[in-house]
Amino acid sequence: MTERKQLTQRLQYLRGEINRHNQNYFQFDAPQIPDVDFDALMQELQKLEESNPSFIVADSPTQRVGSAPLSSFEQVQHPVPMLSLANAFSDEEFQAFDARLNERLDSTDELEYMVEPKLDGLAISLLYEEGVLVQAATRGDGRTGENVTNNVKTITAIPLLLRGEGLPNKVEIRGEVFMPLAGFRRLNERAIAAGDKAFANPRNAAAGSLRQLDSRVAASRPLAFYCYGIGFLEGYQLPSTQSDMFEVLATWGLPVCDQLLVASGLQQCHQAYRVLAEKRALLPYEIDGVVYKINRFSEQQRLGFVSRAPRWAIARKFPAQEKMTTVTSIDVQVGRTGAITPVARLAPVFVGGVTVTNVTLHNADEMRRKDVRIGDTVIVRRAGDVIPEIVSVVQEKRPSTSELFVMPERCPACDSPVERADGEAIARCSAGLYCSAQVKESIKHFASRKAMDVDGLGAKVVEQLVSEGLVKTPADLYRLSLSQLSGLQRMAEKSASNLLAALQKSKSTTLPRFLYALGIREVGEVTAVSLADYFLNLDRLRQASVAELEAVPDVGPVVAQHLRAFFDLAHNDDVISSLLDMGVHWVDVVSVGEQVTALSGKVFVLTGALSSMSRNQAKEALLALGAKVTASVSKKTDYLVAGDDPGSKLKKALSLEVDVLSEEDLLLLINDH
Ligand code: 5U1
Repeated sequence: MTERKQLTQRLQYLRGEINRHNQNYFQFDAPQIPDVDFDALMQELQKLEESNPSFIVADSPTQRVGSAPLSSFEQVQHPVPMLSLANAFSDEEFQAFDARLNERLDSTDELEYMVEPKLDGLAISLLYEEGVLVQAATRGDGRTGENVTNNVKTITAIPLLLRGEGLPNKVEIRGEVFMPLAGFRRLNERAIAAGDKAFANPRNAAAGSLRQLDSRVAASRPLAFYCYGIGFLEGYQLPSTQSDMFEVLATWGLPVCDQLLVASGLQQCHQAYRVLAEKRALLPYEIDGVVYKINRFSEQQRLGFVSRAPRWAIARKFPAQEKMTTVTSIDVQVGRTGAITPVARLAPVFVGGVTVTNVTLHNADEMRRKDVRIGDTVIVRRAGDVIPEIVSVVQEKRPSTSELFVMPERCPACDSPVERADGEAIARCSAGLYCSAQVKESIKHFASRKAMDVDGLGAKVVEQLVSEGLVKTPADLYRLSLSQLSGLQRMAEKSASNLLAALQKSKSTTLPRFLYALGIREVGEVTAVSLADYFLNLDRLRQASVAELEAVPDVGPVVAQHLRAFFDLAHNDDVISSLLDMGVHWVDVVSVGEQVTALSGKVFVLTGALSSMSRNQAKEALLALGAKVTASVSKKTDYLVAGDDPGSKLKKALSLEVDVLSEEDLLLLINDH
């Protein structure tokens, strides 16, 4: 046998064995060899590949071991928004949903549904080009997620290469990454033995693992995956139903949940729910309900979408868990808009997968209605990811020492009078942004993940920054120096410089995130997206009248008033101008059809480091001009933009005779349009 053949055989053997043992360990929770023997197989494979790099294949287990830590995750724009699901909590709610669909489809027949377990994990998007996994991204806000490719590549259940013939040129697979229960227990046992904090539940453990900047840590976490849909598809004709789609996905090597079934009409749907509810405790992973989807794609298309959810699907949630505990005290929190909210502090209780220690009582009326007193025994409920609530007080257990809580008349943070407008349930501190508690909360909100996403700016740091007078408005964050930050408690120089870098990075954002970050009353993520879609740029929005604002889908008279009042306040105008002066920026999106540019439809690939902007900014600018930006060079690529250190993409572009642009060329193109 030739040396080459011998090497090929050994590599094949090692890869086969490692894949088999990985599957036994992660998927079946039944390891068949000790860890040291597994490590030896892996080391031998790594050595052989290192000395024979031309023998490395894209789906070798060595490609899953993780790589050097990233400093942060890149933002990824989803080609097709990642939607969420509407919920039903009872047979009646599902029945009403089914009736609505029948009406919309003008049908009297029983509708056919695909019934799937609703896994308690994290939604993920996997992009395969010519069968190769090129990108994995979290859901994020549904439009923009985080690039977690390095971490996802370590998940053995996710194929690095799709199998079979006639694969699509491009396909974006959607599904759920989750942590099977056995792996979760093992992970927590190890954490406790090492003196580390245990994860509260498998979902948190999966989320924490996927957000590891060091993919070698993610590689050590027992994550799994089931696919449930397709986002973007090019060069492939899908079958006509969701159930047939699952069969296709399985032939491509994608893991499909083994608890799927097709149900026709209400009775079969209710029955499917009950069967899964009974099986729930026996499943090796956590589920929190059942997803019903109209099976025929043609009907899905006719039904369409509302806001951020498809009309053709619904999650029927399992009932919330309830537990008893006691109220140890009640106090109030001052929110970012000055709302004074009574909060019950509880003896810790594990319910619905998390330990609950406090629960909001919403307002004085609600507290009185439920008659919650200090010392009471209460029933606490938590359903899925819904915030916990007190269902009722167990009156028989009320001690004679129980105490009523009286709402304060002055703000506990700044001592200003508390006011309650006529007809409003909520009492508010009257001091606005002169109240340090309101400033703290608005800065926390500004920096939060769904807003400007400043990594490392947690509640403790914000509290110190505001208390020490270093930050009075969000714009002050961008004026902080390294010495000011490293002077804070529990802030080493390294963390301080990471925080400065995170602040710098957060300056590059999107208009919806910026609007949401401003903390305008009643403007949540969804409304922020609607406002950005409608006005397209900040100036038009700032100048809009109440009537114009009310014309935006999702914006009613109250929200319109809040928006106008916010932009009319000189202080807010100053803060926005300062933020823009400090370099906060985004690329304004041009509405579809408003502008056709010479770049519309042109396919770009970006490679190497750019000096005047990040690759992501360049990508956003190109997308805004109607161009497409893809990850790899192919015959369909029109231009490769090559920054410093361009690597193999440049070689490929040259060999395919693709036009290569410098950074200067790109800037000229962008500025010309
Ligand atoms: N099983 C399953 N989970 N899940 C979650 N299917 C499914 N589909 C989803 C989501 C958010 O969304 C599509 C219906 C859009």
